[in-house]
Amino acid sequence: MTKRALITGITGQDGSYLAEHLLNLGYEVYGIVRRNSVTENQESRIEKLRGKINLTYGDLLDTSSIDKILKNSNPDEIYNLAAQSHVRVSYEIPQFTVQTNALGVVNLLEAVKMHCPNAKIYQASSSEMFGNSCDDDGMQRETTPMHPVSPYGCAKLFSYSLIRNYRNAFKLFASNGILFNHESPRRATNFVTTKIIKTAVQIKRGEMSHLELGNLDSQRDWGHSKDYVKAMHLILNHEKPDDFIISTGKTHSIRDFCKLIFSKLDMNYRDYVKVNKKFIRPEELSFLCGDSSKARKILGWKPEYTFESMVDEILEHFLKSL
Ligand code: F7E
Repeated sequence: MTKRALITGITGQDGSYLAEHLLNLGYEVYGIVRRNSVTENQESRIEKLRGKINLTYGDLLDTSSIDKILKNSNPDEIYNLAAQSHVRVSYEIPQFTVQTNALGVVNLLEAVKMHCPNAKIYQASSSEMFGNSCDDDGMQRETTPMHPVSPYGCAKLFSYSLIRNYRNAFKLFASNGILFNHESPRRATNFVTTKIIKTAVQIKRGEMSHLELGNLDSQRDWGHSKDYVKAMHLILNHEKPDDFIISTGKTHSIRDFCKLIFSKLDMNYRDYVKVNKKFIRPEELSFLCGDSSKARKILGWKPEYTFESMVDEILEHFLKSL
């Protein structure tokens, strides 16, 4: 029988890749789109899927819309990817961030409990929940204490905990994927990887004079979104609900990322990169490096992209499209 999946946040980077992956696996795909006054480009990432997926306007904060969507789609699997996903912006709009990323998950879980308690739920949890905490070897694992350092991270920790609580208390099949940073050509250009690559290409073409960044010394464990959405599906198709770290286990600083991209374009990043305090966060998460051995062993997940092939794909995209 055809399985039905509901994706919140389907218009985003992960939502669009996940929709493609599930369609390829033969799923019937439903998605929730939030109303936006600027409709242009809002659905650009899922443009190619028009006619193949079922889209409905809705919002995690509008419980009546969630009730209706769950009743109409009667999903086997629900992927909750909807969120205010920008960490620095979460300092500018903390209340909206917490409402959507935390209260929104309560709304969803309550609606699932009422309308489709047998549906499996995936929650997009984040490495931002760890804050500056790590094990003695410098890595983060499922068992590493979590001490988030942003409104975004705090809200994500709330929803991560709620998923575990509803799993135990109400026997819902509710799982967390704790995803480390994951990028692609579909990443919005106010995240650091695509911001650096896009601006470096524009500088090379003489369209921009320099690149303004914040903290160059933080380090991130970057994978490819396409690999990470496959992990989401594996997590929900595991025999029991559980929590899994998804990461590459390799880390790079923002400075080294700049060095690499500018050198690929025959430039020296020192000549173009300037620090602007505007992009420095009130509290920074300095170092992320995830140990995903549990997912690799239990789910058989492993990334197909390397750091290099991920970077090259994004660079090629901007060289062609700009
Ligand atoms: O920042 C530094 C910044 O915004 C990465 C989200 O998907 O991954 C993402 O969160 C690093 C930080 O990602 C700029 O301070 C320097 O140290 O690309 P980012 P993020 O904050 O790590 C996690 C796992 C999520 O869950 C989130 O939803 O780069 N950085 N200069 C800068 N960052 C930005 N955005 N812009 C700068 O100019």
